[in-house]
Amino acid sequence: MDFKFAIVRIPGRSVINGLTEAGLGKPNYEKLLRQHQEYCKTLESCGLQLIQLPPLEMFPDSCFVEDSAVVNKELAVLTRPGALSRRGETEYVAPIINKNFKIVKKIYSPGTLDGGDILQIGKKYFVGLSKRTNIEGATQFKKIQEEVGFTVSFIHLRDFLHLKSGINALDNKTVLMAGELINSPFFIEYDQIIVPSSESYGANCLNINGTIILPTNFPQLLQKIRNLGYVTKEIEMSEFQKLDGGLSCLSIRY
Ligand code: CIR
Repeated sequence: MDFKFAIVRIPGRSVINGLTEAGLGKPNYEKLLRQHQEYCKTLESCGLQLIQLPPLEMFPDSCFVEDSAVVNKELAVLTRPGALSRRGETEYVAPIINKNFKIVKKIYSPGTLDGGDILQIGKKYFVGLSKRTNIEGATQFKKIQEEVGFTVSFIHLRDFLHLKSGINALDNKTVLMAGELINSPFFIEYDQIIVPSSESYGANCLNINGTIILPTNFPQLLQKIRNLGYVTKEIEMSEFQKLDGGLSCLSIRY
Protein backbone atom coordinates (compact mmCIF):
# COMPACT_ATOMS: atom_id res chain seq x y z
CA MET A 1 0.00 0.00 0.00
CA ASP A 2 1.31 3.44 -0.86
CA PHE A 3 1.68 5.89 1.99
CA LYS A 4 3.62 9.14 2.49
CA PHE A 5 3.02 9.95 6.15
CA ALA A 6 2.58 8.23 9.48
CA ILE A 7 1.31 9.77 12.70
CA VAL A 8 2.83 8.14 15.78
CA ARG A 9 2.70 9.00 19.49
CA ILE A 10 5.73 8.50 21.72
CA PRO A 11 4.76 6.22 24.63
CA GLY A 12 4.69 7.87 28.04
CA ARG A 13 5.88 6.15 31.23
CA SER A 14 2.26 5.35 32.10
CA VAL A 15 2.17 2.92 29.16
CA ILE A 16 3.20 0.12 31.53
CA ASN A 17 -0.28 0.45 33.07
CA GLY A 18 -2.05 0.11 29.73
CA LEU A 19 -5.06 -2.16 29.22
CA THR A 20 -4.24 -5.79 28.57
CA GLU A 21 -5.68 -9.27 28.57
CA ALA A 22 -2.48 -10.87 27.27
CA GLY A 23 -1.29 -12.21 30.62
CA LEU A 24 2.35 -11.71 29.59
CA GLY A 25 3.33 -9.44 32.48
CA LYS A 26 4.15 -5.74 32.57
CA PRO A 27 6.28 -4.27 29.82
CA ASN A 28 9.70 -2.76 30.52
CA TYR A 29 9.42 0.94 29.66
CA GLU A 30 13.00 1.47 28.43
CA LYS A 31 12.82 -1.59 26.22
CA LEU A 32 9.40 -0.57 24.92
CA LEU A 33 10.73 2.88 24.05
CA ARG A 34 13.63 1.32 22.12
CA GLN A 35 11.17 -0.88 20.25
CA HIS A 36 9.08 2.19 19.43
CA GLN A 37 12.16 4.01 18.11
CA GLU A 38 12.98 0.99 15.96
CA TYR A 39 9.39 0.99 14.67
CA CYS A 40 9.68 4.67 13.74
CA LYS A 41 13.03 4.12 11.99
CA THR A 42 11.60 1.21 10.04
CA LEU A 43 8.65 3.26 8.80
CA GLU A 44 11.08 5.98 7.72
CA SER A 45 13.26 3.45 5.94
CA CYS A 46 10.13 2.46 3.95
CA GLY A 47 9.77 6.05 2.77
CA LEU A 48 7.34 7.51 5.31
CA GLN A 49 7.62 10.97 6.78
CA LEU A 50 6.80 10.73 10.48
CA ILE A 51 4.60 13.10 12.43
CA GLN A 52 5.56 12.44 16.05
CA LEU A 53 3.12 13.43 18.76
CA PRO A 54 4.36 13.91 22.35
CA PRO A 55 3.63 11.41 25.16
CA LEU A 56 0.27 11.75 26.91
CA GLU A 57 0.77 10.45 30.44
CA MET A 58 -2.91 10.64 31.37
CA PHE A 59 -3.73 8.12 28.63
CA PRO A 60 -1.55 5.01 29.14
CA ASP A 61 -2.64 3.45 25.82
CA SER A 62 -2.31 6.59 23.70
CA CYS A 63 0.72 5.33 21.76
CA PHE A 64 -1.77 2.94 20.08
CA VAL A 65 -2.77 5.93 18.01
CA GLU A 66 -4.44 3.92 15.24
CA ASP A 67 -7.49 3.47 17.45
CA SER A 68 -8.33 7.18 17.54
CA ALA A 69 -8.67 7.98 13.81
CA VAL A 70 -9.34 6.18 10.53
CA VAL A 71 -8.17 7.94 7.39
CA ASN A 72 -8.24 7.43 3.63
CA LYS A 73 -7.72 9.56 0.54
CA GLU A 74 -11.23 11.05 0.80
CA LEU A 75 -11.58 11.88 4.48
CA ALA A 76 -10.72 11.20 8.11
CA VAL A 77 -12.95 9.84 10.86
CA LEU A 78 -12.22 10.70 14.49
CA THR A 79 -13.34 7.70 16.49
CA ARG A 80 -14.95 7.25 19.88
CA PRO A 81 -12.84 4.50 21.49
CA GLY A 82 -14.70 1.68 23.17
CA ALA A 83 -12.61 1.57 26.36
CA LEU A 84 -13.57 4.37 28.76
CA SER A 85 -9.95 4.92 29.77
CA ARG A 86 -9.13 5.66 26.11
CA ARG A 87 -12.10 7.79 25.14
CA GLY A 88 -10.31 11.10 25.63
CA GLU A 89 -7.44 10.21 23.27
CA THR A 90 -9.34 11.39 20.21
CA GLU A 91 -9.31 14.99 21.39
CA TYR A 92 -5.51 14.95 21.32
CA VAL A 93 -5.27 13.54 17.82
CA ALA A 94 -7.95 15.84 16.41
CA PRO A 95 -5.68 18.89 15.86
CA ILE A 96 -3.24 17.02 13.60
CA ILE A 97 -6.08 15.30 11.74
CA ASN A 98 -7.92 18.60 11.23
CA LYS A 99 -4.72 20.16 9.92
CA ASN A 100 -4.07 17.40 7.40
CA PHE A 101 -7.53 16.39 6.13
CA LYS A 102 -10.06 18.62 4.39
CA ILE A 103 -13.03 16.49 5.42
CA VAL A 104 -13.12 15.25 9.01
CA LYS A 105 -16.08 13.26 10.36
CA LYS A 106 -16.71 11.94 13.86
CA ILE A 107 -18.28 8.97 15.59
CA TYR A 108 -20.93 10.13 18.05
CA SER A 109 -22.40 8.64 21.25
CA PRO A 110 -23.74 6.00 21.74
CA GLY A 111 -21.47 4.76 18.96
CA THR A 112 -18.03 3.40 19.83
CA LEU A 113 -15.36 2.46 17.33
CA ASP A 114 -11.63 1.65 17.54
CA GLY A 115 -9.41 2.05 14.48
CA GLY A 116 -8.02 -1.44 15.15
CA ASP A 117 -11.40 -2.81 14.10
CA ILE A 118 -11.20 -1.23 10.66
CA LEU A 119 -9.56 -3.11 7.79
CA GLN A 120 -9.38 -1.39 4.41
CA ILE A 121 -8.68 -3.37 1.25
CA GLY A 122 -8.93 -1.14 -1.80
CA LYS A 123 -12.44 0.32 -1.90
CA LYS A 124 -13.73 -2.11 0.73
CA TYR A 125 -13.93 -1.71 4.46
CA PHE A 126 -14.41 -4.53 6.93
CA VAL A 127 -15.47 -3.50 10.43
CA GLY A 128 -15.05 -5.76 13.45
CA LEU A 129 -17.94 -5.71 15.90
CA SER A 130 -15.95 -6.29 19.05
CA LYS A 131 -15.70 -5.43 22.72
CA ARG A 132 -14.65 -1.98 21.54
CA THR A 133 -16.71 -1.28 18.40
CA ASN A 134 -20.47 -1.43 18.70
CA ILE A 135 -23.17 -1.61 16.04
CA GLU A 136 -24.01 2.12 16.40
CA GLY A 137 -20.39 3.13 15.80
CA ALA A 138 -20.03 0.69 12.92
CA THR A 139 -23.26 1.94 11.33
CA GLN A 140 -22.16 5.58 11.54
CA PHE A 141 -18.84 4.60 9.95
CA LYS A 142 -20.60 2.70 7.17
CA LYS A 143 -22.76 5.70 6.29
CA ILE A 144 -19.74 8.01 6.17
CA GLN A 145 -17.73 5.70 3.91
CA GLU A 146 -20.57 4.67 1.60
CA GLU A 147 -21.08 8.33 0.73
CA VAL A 148 -17.55 8.43 -0.68
CA GLY A 149 -17.78 5.15 -2.58
CA PHE A 150 -16.60 2.42 -0.20
CA THR A 151 -18.47 -0.76 0.56
CA VAL A 152 -18.59 -1.64 4.24
CA SER A 153 -19.17 -5.08 5.82
CA PHE A 154 -19.49 -5.93 9.49
CA ILE A 155 -17.80 -8.97 11.04
CA HIS A 156 -18.71 -10.22 14.51
CA LEU A 157 -15.67 -11.05 16.65
CA ARG A 158 -15.69 -13.51 19.50
CA ASP A 159 -12.06 -13.84 20.61
CA PHE A 160 -9.85 -11.17 19.07
CA LEU A 161 -9.57 -7.76 20.72
CA HIS A 162 -9.76 -6.06 17.32
CA LEU A 163 -10.42 -7.20 13.75
CA LYS A 164 -6.83 -6.44 12.74
CA SER A 165 -5.54 -8.58 15.63
CA GLY A 166 -6.56 -11.48 13.39
CA ILE A 167 -6.55 -10.37 9.76
CA ASN A 168 -4.52 -7.99 7.60
CA ALA A 169 -3.97 -7.47 3.91
CA LEU A 170 -0.56 -8.03 2.33
CA ASP A 171 -1.87 -6.33 -0.80
CA ASN A 172 -5.24 -5.85 -2.49
CA LYS A 173 -5.63 -9.55 -3.26
CA THR A 174 -3.90 -11.35 -0.38
CA VAL A 175 -4.88 -11.58 3.28
CA LEU A 176 -3.17 -13.07 6.29
CA MET A 177 -5.70 -14.61 8.68
CA ALA A 178 -5.63 -16.28 12.09
CA GLY A 179 -7.88 -17.93 14.66
CA GLU A 180 -11.60 -17.28 14.41
CA LEU A 181 -11.15 -15.47 11.08
CA ILE A 182 -9.85 -18.54 9.25
CA ASN A 183 -12.57 -19.65 6.79
CA SER A 184 -14.49 -16.40 7.25
CA PRO A 185 -16.92 -16.10 4.32
CA PHE A 186 -16.04 -12.41 3.97
CA PHE A 187 -12.63 -13.14 2.46
CA ILE A 188 -13.38 -15.92 -0.05
CA GLU A 189 -12.30 -13.77 -3.00
CA TYR A 190 -8.80 -13.20 -1.59
CA ASP A 191 -5.70 -15.38 -1.64
CA GLN A 192 -5.36 -16.48 1.95
CA ILE A 193 -2.31 -17.10 4.10
CA ILE A 194 -3.21 -19.00 7.25
CA VAL A 195 -1.24 -17.94 10.30
CA PRO A 196 -0.31 -20.94 12.52
CA SER A 197 -2.09 -20.72 15.90
CA SER A 198 1.24 -20.55 17.76
CA GLU A 199 2.10 -17.43 15.71
CA SER A 200 -1.28 -15.71 15.78
CA TYR A 201 0.15 -12.37 17.01
CA GLY A 202 2.05 -12.15 13.70
CA ALA A 203 -1.24 -11.68 11.81
CA ASN A 204 -1.01 -8.00 12.64
CA CYS A 205 1.53 -6.99 10.02
CA LEU A 206 1.87 -3.95 7.76
CA ASN A 207 2.51 -3.35 4.10
CA ILE A 208 4.38 -0.06 3.81
CA ASN A 209 5.10 0.87 0.22
CA GLY A 210 5.70 -2.75 -0.76
CA THR A 211 7.63 -3.93 2.29
CA ILE A 212 5.87 -6.29 4.67
CA ILE A 213 6.74 -5.41 8.26
CA LEU A 214 6.11 -8.16 10.79
CA PRO A 215 7.09 -8.89 14.37
CA THR A 216 10.22 -10.96 15.07
CA ASN A 217 10.09 -14.57 16.26
CA PHE A 218 7.35 -15.86 13.97
CA PRO A 219 9.49 -18.08 11.73
CA GLN A 220 6.74 -20.11 10.03
CA LEU A 221 4.80 -17.00 9.09
CA LEU A 222 7.94 -15.22 7.90
CA GLN A 223 8.76 -18.16 5.65
CA LYS A 224 5.23 -18.28 4.20
CA ILE A 225 5.35 -14.56 3.36
CA ARG A 226 8.85 -14.77 1.88
CA ASN A 227 7.91 -17.82 -0.20
CA LEU A 228 5.34 -15.65 -1.94
CA GLY A 229 8.08 -13.24 -2.96
CA TYR A 230 7.36 -10.36 -0.59
CA VAL A 231 10.17 -8.19 0.76
CA THR A 232 10.04 -8.35 4.58
CA LYS A 233 11.39 -6.52 7.61
CA GLU A 234 11.04 -7.73 11.17
CA ILE A 235 10.70 -5.61 14.29
CA GLU A 236 10.90 -6.62 17.97
CA MET A 237 7.46 -6.04 19.46
CA SER A 238 7.61 -8.05 22.71
CA GLU A 239 6.78 -5.11 25.01
CA PHE A 240 3.79 -4.00 22.91
CA GLN A 241 2.55 -7.58 22.68
CA LYS A 242 2.29 -7.54 26.48
CA LEU A 243 -0.28 -4.75 26.03
CA ASP A 244 -2.25 -6.46 23.23
CA GLY A 245 -0.78 -3.95 20.80
CA GLY A 246 0.45 -4.86 17.32
CA LEU A 247 2.28 -3.14 14.49
CA SER A 248 -0.72 -1.46 12.93
CA CYS A 249 -1.88 0.07 16.24
CA LEU A 250 1.23 2.22 16.56
CA SER A 251 0.55 4.52 13.60
CA ILE A 252 -2.02 6.20 11.38
CA ARG A 253 -0.76 5.89 7.82
CA TYR A 254 -1.79 7.96 4.81
C1 CIR B 1 -5.91 -1.56 24.38
O1 CIR B 1 -6.30 -2.57 24.98
O2 CIR B 1 -6.68 -0.70 23.97
C2 CIR B 1 -4.42 -1.38 24.17
N1 CIR B 1 -3.70 -1.92 25.27
C3 CIR B 1 -3.99 -2.05 22.87
C4 CIR B 1 -4.61 -1.43 21.66
C5 CIR B 1 -4.23 -2.12 20.41
N2 CIR B 1 -4.72 -1.41 19.29
C6 CIR B 1 -4.97 -1.96 18.11
O3 CIR B 1 -4.90 -3.16 17.97
N3 CIR B 1 -5.37 -1.16 17.14
